[in-house]
Amino acid sequence: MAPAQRALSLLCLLASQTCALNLPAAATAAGTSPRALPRLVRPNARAPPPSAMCDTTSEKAAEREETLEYFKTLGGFSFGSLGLFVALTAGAGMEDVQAGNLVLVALCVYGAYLLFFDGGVTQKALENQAIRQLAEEEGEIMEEAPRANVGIYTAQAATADPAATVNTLASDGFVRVDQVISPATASALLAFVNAELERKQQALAAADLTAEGSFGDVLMRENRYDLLLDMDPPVRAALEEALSPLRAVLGGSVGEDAELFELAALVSDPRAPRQPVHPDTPFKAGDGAAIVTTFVALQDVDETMGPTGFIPQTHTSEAHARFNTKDDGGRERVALLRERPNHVGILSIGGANLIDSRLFHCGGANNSGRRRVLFYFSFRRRGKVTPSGSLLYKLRRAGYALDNTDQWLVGASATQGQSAAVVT
Ligand SMILES: O=C(O)CCC(=O)C(=O)O
Repeated sequence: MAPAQRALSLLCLLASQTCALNLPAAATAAGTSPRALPRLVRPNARAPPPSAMCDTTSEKAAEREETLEYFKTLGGFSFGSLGLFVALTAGAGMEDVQAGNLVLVALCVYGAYLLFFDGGVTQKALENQAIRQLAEEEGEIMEEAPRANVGIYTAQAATADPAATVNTLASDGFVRVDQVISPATASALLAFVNAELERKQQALAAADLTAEGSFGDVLMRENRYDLLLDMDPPVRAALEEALSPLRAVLGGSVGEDAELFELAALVSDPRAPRQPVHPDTPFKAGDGAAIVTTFVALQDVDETMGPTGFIPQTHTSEAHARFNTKDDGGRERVALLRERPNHVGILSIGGANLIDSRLFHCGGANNSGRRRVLFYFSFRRRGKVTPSGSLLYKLRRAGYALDNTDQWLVGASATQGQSAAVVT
């Protein structure tokens, strides 16, 4: 192919990618605009239930708008190029070949502008597209892989014999504990999270709030939010209830004096894409678990709602080394995903998945018409230095720990409406 033709093909590709990704929407991912992120239908997406009809209608309208935008931009490119070509040939009397080359140069300059001088928006959009594709391919591999036998306990069993739960978590990096909070507590927190998310989105739209102070840095932000939580009464009540069966398990895993490290809600709306497989923290030589994260379901989470996927026993140096192998074209990574049995983390309301933060896992694609909300909190072994987690700045230095809950948590349900007492 002649260089000029190659450049044109590249530009067309860039233009179509740019349009398909809807640049203004991609800007949201970079935190520049509060508008909704672009949507993409997975070919195997299941039809939403009748209750999701309103969602579906608005999604269809959004899709129509995107398609219109696509054709408008494509039309703009084509007519602009043609107009310039005609102006150069018929207007300025230039030779066809020269005029064609000039049009190509103009397109190249515009392409370079898009890539390098638009604040990284185009590059980010292209990267997002690549990550999305990677995540979908990983999902297909994991679907073919064997299913893991995982340890599942009731809250009652975990309370009666915490050592068994601690041992399962230590060996698998994963354990499920059912019924850690009651459906009533879960529903109250769900209503609070939904209201809080709406309030924060409105404040963001009105530029009264910054995203950094309210949302964590979650992977694949399209229709997905990591909403940082304060010690509001419904949050405090859920935490207190969950710690009743889990305190001994967490203490046995990361120390009786472990510090509260994260407190947030993961919200995944219909069409949230799958995340790529990742650990939350890297493996460090000679280390035991530094952080244990507890994800609590605030409603039932079935297979269509993008339950978290876990690969038990990958909180090890060997699994991290294989996953991070460089220069082999991703062969070891794929082999790991294909060989290791995985677990699809469906949950009933009030149930919890606990992980060692080094475990490989990912949020699934929400192919249902329903919002999925997981309340999550993590505790970090005292003295461990890690990157900061999803915790409001004001709570980071509050000194909340497993061994002083009597100062910040006890009687949470009785103190509904009162403001949080901060341990200093
Ligand atoms: O959404 C989920 O199920 C898990 C999210 C997650 O693992 C993450 O954001 O690190």
